[in-house]
Amino acid sequence: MDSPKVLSIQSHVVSGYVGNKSAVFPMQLLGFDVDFINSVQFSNHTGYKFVKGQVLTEKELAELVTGLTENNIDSYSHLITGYIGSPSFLKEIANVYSKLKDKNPNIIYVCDPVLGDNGKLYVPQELIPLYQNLIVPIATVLTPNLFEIEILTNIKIENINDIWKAIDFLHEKGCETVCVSSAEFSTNENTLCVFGSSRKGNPVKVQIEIEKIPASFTGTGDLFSALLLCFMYQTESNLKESLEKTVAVVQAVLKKTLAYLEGKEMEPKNKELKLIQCKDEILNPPVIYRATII
Ligand code: ATP
Ligand code: PLP
Ligand code: PXL
Repeated sequence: MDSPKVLSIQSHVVSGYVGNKSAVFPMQLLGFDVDFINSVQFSNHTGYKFVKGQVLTEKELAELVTGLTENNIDSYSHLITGYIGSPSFLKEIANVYSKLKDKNPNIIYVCDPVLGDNGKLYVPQELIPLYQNLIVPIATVLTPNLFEIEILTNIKIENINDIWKAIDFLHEKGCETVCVSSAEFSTNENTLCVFGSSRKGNPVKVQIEIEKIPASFTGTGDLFSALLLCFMYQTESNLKESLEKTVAVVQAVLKKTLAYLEGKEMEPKNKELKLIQCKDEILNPPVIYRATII
């Protein structure tokens, strides 16, 4: 395949930036051809008071992919998925992956295994064994948070050593690259840590510590995994550089979002990511936080 082509299966929101709305623009801007399937079409993300919209069924997903296959337009360099709300839809994702892999045996699957955060599950319990047994073995890149990696591995994370243990467990299950996107440790309440490990080529483990912004945002996880996909491709799988650039762009977006928030109500509509306004930073990531090689 001469140029990268991504199939992104994620949520669409009419207003705001989560799921595909958060992932597609940066990938396109960075020169990736992106085909996207909207797993839901909602008016807005679920953190608002009201949500209206439609959900794509696994049958409808299969139908769309059949159309692509019948026309021989199903050659992709990458598949990326984010929040998935139902077991049957997740099973169909595994089928889609298998079809795309038949077409391109080198396809890269970037999976954000969205299960929950801070001890709270926001998907049905039944998704857990499916992620563990069906998805982890086929994912090339996984981007769990701390809560998600604990669930995926059944390893209780109490210190940094446990994180590396859990990451190695996922490598053993077949996953080439694992990035824990935001770990908070009580040792330093003002920082977040990003951990990454890759077994492609020369194995490497890296860590980045970033200053925590005292607010929570929606869609940053989706932006993170999309950027990681792009920068891993651009740098020929240099994990250190890719994570530094990914973190730089996310921090730039959050900085601009915070500046906009100043003096306004902390309500969902004012906290939507200022993604489009950061097009220059996406193209030229302003790297401040450097990664340490472990
Ligand atoms: P998912 O649930 O999608 O797996 P996640 O919970 O790991 O994602 P986030 O917590 O949204 O994802 O974090 C993704 C990235 O966004 C982090 O690596 C960090 O760079 C940035 N980020 C998110 N929230 C903050 C914050 N409050 N302060 C600083 N950086 C943040
Ligand atoms: N709440 C619900 C219901 C979600 O679907 C998601 C999606 O991932 C989130 C919260 C958190 O979003 P994120 O951590 O990606 O910003
Ligand atoms: O990953 C964020 C996300 C994705 N999809 C939908 C959401 C959210 C966050 O709230 O509501 C539908």
